[in-house]
Amino acid sequence: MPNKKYIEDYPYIAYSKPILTDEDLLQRSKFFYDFMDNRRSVREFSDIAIPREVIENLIKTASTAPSGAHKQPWTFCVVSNPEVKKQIRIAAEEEELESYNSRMSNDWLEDLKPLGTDWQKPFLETAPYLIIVFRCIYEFSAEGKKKNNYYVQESVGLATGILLAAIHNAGLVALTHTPSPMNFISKILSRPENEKPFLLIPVGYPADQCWVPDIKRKELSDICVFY
Ligand code: IYR
Repeated sequence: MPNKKYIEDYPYIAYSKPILTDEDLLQRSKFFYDFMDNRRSVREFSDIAIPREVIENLIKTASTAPSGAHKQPWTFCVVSNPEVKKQIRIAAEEEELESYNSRMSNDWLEDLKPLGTDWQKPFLETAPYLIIVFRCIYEFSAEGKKKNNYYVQESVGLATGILLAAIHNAGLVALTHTPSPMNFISKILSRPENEKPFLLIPVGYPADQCWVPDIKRKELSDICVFY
């Protein structure tokens, strides 16, 4: 039970989970690992329409993420309007052209070669939805006082990870796209000053002919140390 001092002032509800057999734990964890291991970033999208309610569910799922002081410091802007998608593509490609031509280091360009990326971003128009994730660095209290949020980067990263898992679980694909700098998107979407663009995520089905690089994931021994 939480400290009595707090429980008197704030509501609490009991929360529990059943103790499973080790076999069940193993089976469930392995199943989810295999499922998630099948997730891939995709750059070739189909234009097949997807019900808006699906996207709403995905975003509600993302917003279940833990966040600093439970402030949920995120806004998810969803773009399906072809005109707005076009504006975003034009502005993103302008920045990306500059990045690929002069802003990115040779090492960076070399590291990206296996992924086959370039400045052109047709998926920004083909994908039925673009979800633009914003991090909210501050909010205004009911009295109009400016209040900074906490661990915003971590919180929004967690929410985006859960969003990507939800998209994969729904049977759809996504790309964590990072046009840089991303300020253009705040202008196009008229976002307020307290919201900073974090990631741009096209969502949809993969194109009929969709190819992804044959990447390998690191071994457990390369990413994990038990003490
Ligand atoms: N933002 C560029 C470049 C890019 C950078 C990284 I790091 C990637 O993993 C992939 C792409 C783009 O989106 O093409």
